[in-house]
Amino acid sequence: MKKTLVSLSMLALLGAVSGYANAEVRADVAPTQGNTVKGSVTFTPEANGVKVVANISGLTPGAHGFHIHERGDCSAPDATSAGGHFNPTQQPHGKTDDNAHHVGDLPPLEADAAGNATLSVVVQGVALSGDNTIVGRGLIVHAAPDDFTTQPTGNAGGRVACGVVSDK
Ligand SMILES: [Cu+2]
Ligand SMILES: [Zn+2]
Repeated sequence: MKKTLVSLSMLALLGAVSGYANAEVRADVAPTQGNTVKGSVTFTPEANGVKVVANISGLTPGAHGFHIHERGDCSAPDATSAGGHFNPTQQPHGKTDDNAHHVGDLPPLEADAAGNATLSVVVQGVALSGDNTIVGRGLIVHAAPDDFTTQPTGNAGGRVACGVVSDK
């Protein structure tokens, strides 16, 4: 644990030295009603984008839509309180690496046969501070795959886990 704290301080220091306003931010996601999906997600600034690392359990095997939603409000039993996909640039829903997509559109989670998913990917356009920050927004794991085509949701089904992105 001590080692982790030291590493985090080093990251913060590196971020400050290289001009990034923020170090890592994170979200712990918890199951919505009737589900068992939970885990943690970190967002860390890097030179070429923001690195997203997710460790999620309790999923059905296969792909699951994974997005930042506009409100950090998981109070509804089905997490609809988190609103739609975070979309400060008024784009259509789409793949993270395409030009047109919501800022909140993340690559899918891929769960193994045991229901565990890990993701480690660098994405563009996600701000960890400033007007369009993801801090305070919702993070949602969906029951179904994101088709990256259906507007504006990707037809990813229900919300099986929800969390709030925090810089604390
Ligand atoms: Cu979503
Ligand atoms: Zn979207």
